[in-house]
Amino acid sequence: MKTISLKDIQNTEKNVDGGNWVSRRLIVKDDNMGYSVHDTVIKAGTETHIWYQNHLESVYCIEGEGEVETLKDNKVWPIEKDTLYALDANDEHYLRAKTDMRMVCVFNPPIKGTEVHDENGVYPVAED
Ligand code: 9YT
Repeated sequence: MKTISLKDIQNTEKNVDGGNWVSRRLIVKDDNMGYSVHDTVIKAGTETHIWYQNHLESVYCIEGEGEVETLKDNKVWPIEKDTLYALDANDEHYLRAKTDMRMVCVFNPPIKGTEVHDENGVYPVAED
């Protein structure tokens, strides 16, 4: 087994500033777990368009509050501390942070760890 601390990630390429968010990639593709795990802070007052067409993602909010709006139905989902949302249909959405939101994100398949969103809010599939 192994342990990974945020301290191990800071000042590495696995500490990624996406503009509206900072994501610390704790477990990535090369860890061979079949998923990736990120500790992500969404910055207060931001709105981010996201559409993970290549990944399923669960997002557990452990601090802060905001909302998700799914684009197919314009439904608004309030998100607060201790709430998980699951993008189980590759849902295109807006993520809006009222305060800083600290999120634990799990991706299937795993990402390589250095990705930022492209212009469509997508991450590519990590190739071998
Ligand atoms: C919660 C969310 O989707 N934030 C965008 C960043 C992404 N989840 C990541 O790479 O941690």
